[in-house]
Amino acid sequence: MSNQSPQVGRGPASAVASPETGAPAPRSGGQLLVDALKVHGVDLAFGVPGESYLEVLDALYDSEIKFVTCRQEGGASYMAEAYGKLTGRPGICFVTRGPGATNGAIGVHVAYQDSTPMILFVGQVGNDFVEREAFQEIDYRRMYGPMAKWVAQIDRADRVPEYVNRAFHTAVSGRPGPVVLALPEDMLTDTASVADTGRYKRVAAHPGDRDMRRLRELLTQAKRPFVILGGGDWNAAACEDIRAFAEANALPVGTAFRRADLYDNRLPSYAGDVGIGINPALAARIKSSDLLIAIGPRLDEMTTGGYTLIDVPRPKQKLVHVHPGAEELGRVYEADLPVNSGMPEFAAMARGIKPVDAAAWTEWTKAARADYEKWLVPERGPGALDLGQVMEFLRKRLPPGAIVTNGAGNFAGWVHRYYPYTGFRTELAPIAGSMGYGVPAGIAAGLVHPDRPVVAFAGDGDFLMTGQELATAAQFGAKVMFVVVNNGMYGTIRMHQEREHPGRVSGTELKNPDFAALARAYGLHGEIVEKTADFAAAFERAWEAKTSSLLELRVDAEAITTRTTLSAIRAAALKKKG
Ligand SMILES: Cc1ncc(C[n+]2csc(CCOP(=O)(O)OP(=O)(O)O)c2C)c(N)n1
Ligand SMILES: [Mg+2]
Repeated sequence: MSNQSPQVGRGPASAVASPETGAPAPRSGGQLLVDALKVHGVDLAFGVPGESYLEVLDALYDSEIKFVTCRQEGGASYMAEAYGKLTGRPGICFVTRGPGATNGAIGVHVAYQDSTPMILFVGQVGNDFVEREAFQEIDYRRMYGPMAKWVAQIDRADRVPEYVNRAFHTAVSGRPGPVVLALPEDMLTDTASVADTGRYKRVAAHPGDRDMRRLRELLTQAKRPFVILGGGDWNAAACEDIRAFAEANALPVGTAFRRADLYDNRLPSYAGDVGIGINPALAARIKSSDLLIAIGPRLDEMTTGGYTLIDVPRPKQKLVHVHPGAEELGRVYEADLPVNSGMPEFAAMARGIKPVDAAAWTEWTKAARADYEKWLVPERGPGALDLGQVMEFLRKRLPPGAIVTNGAGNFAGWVHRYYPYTGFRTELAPIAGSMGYGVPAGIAAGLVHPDRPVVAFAGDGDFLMTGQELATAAQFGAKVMFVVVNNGMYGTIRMHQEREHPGRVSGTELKNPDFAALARAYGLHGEIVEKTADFAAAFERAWEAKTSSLLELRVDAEAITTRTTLSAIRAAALKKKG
């Protein structure tokens, strides 16, 4: 073996240090890896097994780490991403080479776009076969290069602690994100006498005093300031600090696309969700603001209405842009005050600023709230089952700690508009707009927080992308209420189709199974709901169920968004075409 050093050889793994030399006892690469995970505080890992990493599975056998065996790597990587979002610690996912790596890519993509710490471990062919296109061989550095913060292959067992340590540091530091580590099979069986590292420490930039003085100065000059919260790198304490900062300065606060849980939506300073299907009054308010304080968001396409809400590259307003990654500042927007800082670090300093006289904008802030409250009142939609009414019921019925997840599709528009998230990590939703996210994210939430109610929303298209993970929920006892919004189509795409090619329905219709029966086949409680009036009772039965549950809501295909119908979109498009 070309990769052997004097400390590396083959032999049985042992955890006992040599009494004579005090040198670390030889351990296999697989054992070293699992020991490193323990050092870094891992309690849960998600994955689908493969013969490429048997040594790791074997080391897990004796460990305290719970390995959640999933039914498809897409589900596993989504769960690991959701774990990362929920805890701020890297979510761990194990997949086998080639097919496992390709299936698992979706969670890595989401972790990248959503700035979530995550580590994907991928099996790899042994170094003795590498570069021959051996069975299921892929060069992961090239495959995952643009999708991850760092991709590497651990070729030597004695360097496992070093690589894993770096992976944890990289995943959580600066702008958080995913790391991919490939594990050649022979490395996992090789042994090495090497010590573990210490636990990783997150590294973050801090704002300078000058930054904070300038922020205060900009505030004193403002008449219509507006705060947008977003991005990764938050924790509950940072959210509290930002709340104190906003309240002390009577600032209106909006949240970037699918980051609504960074601020308790019930607070009088909350002004709404700056994302897809934005409240037109909120969009107008942001356009007419004179100072935007963007704390954490990238100011991405979805948060800026396709870069129309805020002018590129020079916004009309004064812009304060705070981001944990230096590379994001000045990437799209020219800020008056760019601040490179971790979120907790910035939030603590912001809380410490001497409050300014907010008299100039107290009415502006109240008006922003009034716009939001008006927006919260459901518009009556077509059909016997009205999602707006369902959301209103859930708003009153779910306790504040409930976690609400969703995947991608127009159904999520009702959740985002009508469900007020109650604070940090009550929302798990893919900023990357990736279908199939809500189900596994809900399961991860159920496993991480068994004490908190979890409701996972999915569209009929969305659900079947990862619906097989109901088996994982059943196997590991995660309690989740799955709500499948069934409109018999890939509705979002149909909406675009009616706009661009009215009346020409192509590739968007779905013939669905009986979702409730499917749930029962997995051992869950399952019911179909067809009328608004029946929802409350069905909800209560699902709530009382010992197992996870699934409510299939049969909705009218006409109800395409909270504001309009399919026919109206089609009619408008036909009129436009003349
Ligand atoms: C993995 C993935 N594939 C495809 C898409 C494109 N896409 C976005 S929404 C959508 C349809 C969603 O359908 P459904 O879940 O039934 O929700 P609906 O829009 O009908 O409410 C599709 C295909 C995507 N975002 N993610
Ligand atoms: Mg649908």
